[in-house]
Amino acid sequence: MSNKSTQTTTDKITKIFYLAALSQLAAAGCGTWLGNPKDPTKPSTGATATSEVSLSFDSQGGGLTLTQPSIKVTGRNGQTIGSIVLSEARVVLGEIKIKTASDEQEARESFNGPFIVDLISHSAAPKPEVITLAGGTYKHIDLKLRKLEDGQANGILADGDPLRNKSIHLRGVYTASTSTATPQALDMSFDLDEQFALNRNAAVTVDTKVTNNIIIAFDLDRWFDFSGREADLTDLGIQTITLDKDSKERSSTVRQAIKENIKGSSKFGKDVDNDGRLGTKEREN
Ligand SMILES: [Ca+2]
Repeated sequence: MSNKSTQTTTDKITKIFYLAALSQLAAAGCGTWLGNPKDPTKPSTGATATSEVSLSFDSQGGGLTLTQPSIKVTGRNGQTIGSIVLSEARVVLGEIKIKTASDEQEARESFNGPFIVDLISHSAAPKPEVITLAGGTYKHIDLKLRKLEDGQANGILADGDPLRNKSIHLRGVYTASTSTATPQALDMSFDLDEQFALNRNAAVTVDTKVTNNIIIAFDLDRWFDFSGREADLTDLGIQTITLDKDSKERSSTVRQAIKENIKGSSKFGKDVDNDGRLGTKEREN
């Protein structure tokens, strides 16, 4: 009896040790014990390849720097007629849609504004959030200028901000190249609420597994390029130049030319070298 009893006790102790060892092994290294599990940080195979896209803004101009922001003015004869030193240059952008092609049916995704874009500091408030796109090639952006009326502007633009009820506001001092010229204050605004397309011939490739930064660039020198137009800034007298929704006659003609220039000169591309600027090669045509 006692032998059998001792044997039973030994069996029990062995069993307990065995179970304890088994559970320790399982806890210590399930990777080796139970085989390699799936890494949760890696996408499972077969998932749709998507990529992250961030958006930022740039502006160009021959003398455009933060400390002395100056842009060129080209007359209707194609010659440089003066320059504008800017104290303010801002635009309000609503929804910004990036598309594979101009067709509405093509793949597309949007950055949802409004964004207040400062063209002197190349910054936007708020900063657009990163969106997810299917990997591939993109050739079109629909850019929407959007004026914020008082109710919509609250919390975004301060009370009394001149950008309220406008989608573009630019302020500076224009000085003609002629030796007798005196500086003229310039205040220009648009209350446009319209969308226009930025198109590229060569597509931008959005790569998977990285964040692709797309840059929209405004060429401020070309805003004031009146080559071949009917009027330019020399037609507006020697006093303060105000170009707004109430502009008439030659002022209205000049303003219309600037509006077309803004649409025609805006570009987009991918920041291939990650320097935050849209370089010549990145800009294309
Ligand atoms: Ca770049």
